[in-house]
Parts: sequence; structure tokens; C-alpha cells
Amino acid sequence: MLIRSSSDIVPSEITPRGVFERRREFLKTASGAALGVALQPLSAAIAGEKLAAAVKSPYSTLETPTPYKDVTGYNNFYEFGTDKTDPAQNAHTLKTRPWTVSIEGMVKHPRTYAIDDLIKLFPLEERIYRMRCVEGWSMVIPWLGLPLASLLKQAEPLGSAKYVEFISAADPKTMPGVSRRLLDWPYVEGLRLDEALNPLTLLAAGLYGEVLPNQNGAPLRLVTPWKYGFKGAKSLVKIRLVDSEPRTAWMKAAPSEYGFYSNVNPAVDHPRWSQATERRIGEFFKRKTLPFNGYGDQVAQMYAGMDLKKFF
Ligand SMILES: Nc1nc2c(c(=O)[nH]1)N[C@H]1C(S)=C(S)[C@@H](COP(=O)(O)O)O[C@H]1N2
Ligand SMILES: [Mo]
Repeated sequence: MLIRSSSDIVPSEITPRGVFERRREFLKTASGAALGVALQPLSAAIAGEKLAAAVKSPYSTLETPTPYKDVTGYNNFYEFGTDKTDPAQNAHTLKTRPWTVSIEGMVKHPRTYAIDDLIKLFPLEERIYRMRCVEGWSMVIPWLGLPLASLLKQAEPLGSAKYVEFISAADPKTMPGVSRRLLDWPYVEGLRLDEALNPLTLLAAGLYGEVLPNQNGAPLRLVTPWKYGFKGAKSLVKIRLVDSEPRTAWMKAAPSEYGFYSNVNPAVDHPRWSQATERRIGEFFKRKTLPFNGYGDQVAQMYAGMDLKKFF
């Protein structure tokens, strides 16, 4: 198979706006009957006013979204292989219905949601976010999701809860990578409670106005745009409130390379490479990476007084 690097993509192929606007127009006018098969599972949740409300968010960047084929065709999801094109090729084996997501641990109201109930209960918003992978590439992705804070407020964290642990599915029958010792499965991520409650933190169920493709973490995945991409645990089955810092899959694999905080920080290099610049997929020249991926106004105060070289 021919794998092109991002620098091979010529400008004439970059038509995200057109595609995106057409999709938005389609979604605004689509009736249930007009929705394609891919939209079916979400159709009840995003039809009508909810979708209208999803069109704009003050948290969205005005930057041009990365083309759909790159957002869905070039990413990491080790449960389906370690190459960037593996998830798109292999994730069709994942079965996302029926699916439940449990909110558990130190909460007043633990609950297991069927995914379709969860999506109906919480209004989905469109959030166009800059995303930065620890490996040095970046994208702009129009997510469709619910603020994690909405779900947490419903569950009511106890006073003892200080962190949130996110646990991905690990099903060897549908996820071939889980049978290889690439990571200590299941994939686990974590946030401090205030980070989890930050208005930027999203649980995404869709992108580009469509149900999330499997390779992007269907049916529900975490999105924290001021942190490196690996924080965004995919295909979540559990969200657990805990009193101590969760040990994440990447911290277990390589503690000196992947810290708990993982805030995008051009001033703190990865032990094996610089984090000062990034390649926006679809662009030729590298860009400077911004502190907190450009979201400092929304998140920097959470880390006031912390040495971000120590707490990387
Ligand atoms: N369960 C799981 N979640 C995961 C990963 C993974 O391997 N397994 N990879 C992470 C990494 S390194 C990145 S960059 C993003 C990439 O996917 P996206 O482009 O859909 O955000 O998913 C993150 N979430
Ligand atoms: Mo990543």
C-alpha cells in the first residue's frame, strides 16, 4: 500500500471548508429519512433543535478543519495496530452497539448508561478543536460532543474524589492489538477533577457532524485539546472517580516519556525529540507549538504555581 506523508498532500487536495460546509448544510436540512446509514445510531439524538444548538460554540477555533480523510485515516489506536493507517483499516471489527458507559467510584449517583441514552440525555455541541499529538503532528477536528462536566455534575462527585480515571474497552475478540503486549491493557487515562470539570473537556460521540468513526474512538471518547492526543482515551467503557492519581497506560509503559499532566508545552521536550514545533497535517511548513496548544486563557490558571517541567 502506498502511504503518503503529509508533505505530499498538495494544496489543491485540501478542501476541508467546502466539504465541511456542505456537510453542515446537509445536517441542518436533513430529515430523519434523509440521514445516511452512518448517522442512524445518533439520529434520534442529533435531529432537530439539538443539532441546531450544536452548530456554534464559543470554544471553537476559526482555523480550517483538517480534511475528513486525514482526521479519520491517520491516527493512533493501538488496539488496532501501531501504524497510523491501521485504525482506519482494522477498526471495522469493533462493535459499538450495544454499548454501555459506567460512571462509578466516588460519586453519589453511580450509573451505567446505554450509549444511546447517554447521547439523548446530554445535548451535543459542535467543538472545533486544535489537536496536537505527542509525536509532533497536529490537526483541527470538528468534534460533536458533550461537556464531561455535565455528566460529572449529574453523578455528583464526593468530596473525597480528586481525579477521574478513563478506561477504554479491551476486547481481544474485536480488537486485535489487545492480544499483543503493546501496552498494559486496558488503555487507561486520567485527569485531575478540576481538569475534568473544565468547560473545554469533551466526551465526543461524533466528528464532522457524523457519528464517530470506529477508528476515532466510537462510540464515546475523551477530548482534552490542551493536552497531547494520547490523553484522549477512545471507546470508553468506564469513567471512575478516585482519590489518587491514576496510573495511565503510557505512564506504565514509559514513565520518563509520558507524564500524568501531558499539557502541550513547547518548552518541555520529550526525552527523544523537541516539542517546539509541529506539522499540521496538510501543511508543508512546520508551525510553532503554542503553550497549552493555544488554550492557555481557558486552562493555565489550573496550573498556577506548578513547575510544569516537573509535572510534565
Ligand atoms: N484507547 C486508546 N485511545 C487512544 C489511543 C490508543 O492507542 N488507544 N491513542 C491516542 C493517541 S496517541 C492519539 S494522538 C489520539 C489519536 O486519535 P484521534 O485522531 O482520533 O484523536 O488517540 C488517543 N487515544
Ligand atoms: Mo498521539
